[in-house]
Amino acid sequence: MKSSVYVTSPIYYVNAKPHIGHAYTTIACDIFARFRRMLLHDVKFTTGTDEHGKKIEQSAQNAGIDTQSFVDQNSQLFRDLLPFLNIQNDDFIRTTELRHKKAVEYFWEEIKRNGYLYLGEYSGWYDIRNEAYFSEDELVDGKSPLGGEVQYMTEPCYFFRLSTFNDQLIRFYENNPDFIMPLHRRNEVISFVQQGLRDLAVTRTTFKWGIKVPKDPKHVVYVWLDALVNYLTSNGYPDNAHQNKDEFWQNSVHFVGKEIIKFHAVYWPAFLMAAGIQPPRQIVAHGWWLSEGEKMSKSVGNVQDPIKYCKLFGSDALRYYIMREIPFGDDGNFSLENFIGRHNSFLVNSFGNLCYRLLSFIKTHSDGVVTKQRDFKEDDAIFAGNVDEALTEAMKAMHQYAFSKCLERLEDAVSFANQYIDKQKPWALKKEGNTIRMHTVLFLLLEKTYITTKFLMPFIPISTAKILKQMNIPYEPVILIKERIPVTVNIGEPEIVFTKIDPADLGTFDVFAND
Ligand code: ME8
Repeated sequence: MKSSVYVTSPIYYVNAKPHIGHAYTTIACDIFARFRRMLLHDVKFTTGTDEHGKKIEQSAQNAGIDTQSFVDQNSQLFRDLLPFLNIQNDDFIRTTELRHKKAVEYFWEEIKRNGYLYLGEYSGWYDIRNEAYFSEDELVDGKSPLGGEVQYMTEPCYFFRLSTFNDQLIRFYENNPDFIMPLHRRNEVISFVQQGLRDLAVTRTTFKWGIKVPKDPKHVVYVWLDALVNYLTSNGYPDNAHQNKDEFWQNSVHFVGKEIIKFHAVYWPAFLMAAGIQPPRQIVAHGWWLSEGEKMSKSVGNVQDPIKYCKLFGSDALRYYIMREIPFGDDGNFSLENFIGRHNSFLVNSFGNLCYRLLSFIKTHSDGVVTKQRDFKEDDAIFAGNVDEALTEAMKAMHQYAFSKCLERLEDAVSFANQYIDKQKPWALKKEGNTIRMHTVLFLLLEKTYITTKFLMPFIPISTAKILKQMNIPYEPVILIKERIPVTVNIGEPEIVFTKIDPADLGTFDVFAND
């Protein structure tokens, strides 16, 4: 039976323009989705925007426009970013859509009917920027632990009986050891739950911009409960009410930044359990892009603009750098200098050079034709074995969301090919008239380069498609370590695909989003 996978990005707040941080998660989801499609899995990939809450209401007021027009405009910016990044998403969900309102209302009624909601009163320090309450002892220098300004507020509200889920959650983490990836994040979540969970305020009365509580419209549903339900809405809920039997839901993977793990790995499973729905299959949390040493964030004002990078260097260059520069769970500095360095060293000098030198040699010195020959030497077996091993490890890394490790191993495969061509010297074989050996070498190189190129497709789809076209090997978009190419290949027209970036040509290129 065909495996299914449901890949989701966070839905992004629409209080400002998208930046490199948002592009990162969406690109990671897209690469993972493309990879699974190339394993012939049934993939559904959704992204979108989170449009309710006090923060959005206030941002619209500050901008002097009505809230609906404000969210429409800003949601569109996130949607418009997708083609720049070359994202193949199946859905784009907005929390202001009717389908989502229906889903949240239905979900609310379910958890209410199951006895997990009660009416009470809430007092605490509210961080507007991050839409969360904190107690006095959680404040840091008069601000919320997330860094936002706080104000003391008291309001009547509905509570969710989160405290009743302590044991059930711990059991769930124990029974599903890979629920939270990477694994070190799991311990943080477990120790947070072990400290004991308090009931959670899940409605607000201090603003109106949100989904009203069914039959009690003074109350607006807490923006995080509203937002998390998007993952169900996009999977057809509530019409598709039997999520536990749904193959996409059973194999759902939520990609998130590390700052929202608690919402996804603690609150969300508890909400779902309360509604009788099984938790998602995995939460994959990544680290932060820093800009000049600080978290890139619209409220700090140090954000870099992904569209500028794509317009100047192309989406493949950005996709490659963003996945290669830092291990997925770690933080790292986004720097134009490193971007250029990595681009030139791998895409241009290593991979681009391998493809071009191989194909142009075949074109000029072998009439554009390579045929399978069997004049094998020990070096050939070593080369083939090294590449196969690198590809096997790349595949394993991809299954563990270790994107940069996967790319490192693919880079190794490319280096093996460059070393092999240098050592076997097909130009010398040509000169000696040793055509059989020359074809043996070229065929093996072409086959291994072709397979490696296909592994690189999820990361750099545009350039790999060009290279595969130049190879002129009819292909299915499937990843197979032991794939074979036809015994005779008549290659197409070799062309240079990657061009070197010279910082001197960039002039006053400004990476920051200015407005
Ligand atoms: O939290 N580095 O939305 P948001 C890496 N609406 N990733 C970053 C980043 C950075 N500097 N900055 C943002 C929300 N991100 C909620 C989510 S989901 C049901 C609701 C990415 O607009 C990262 O994925 O603040 C992070 O988790 C997300 O954007 C936060 O986006």
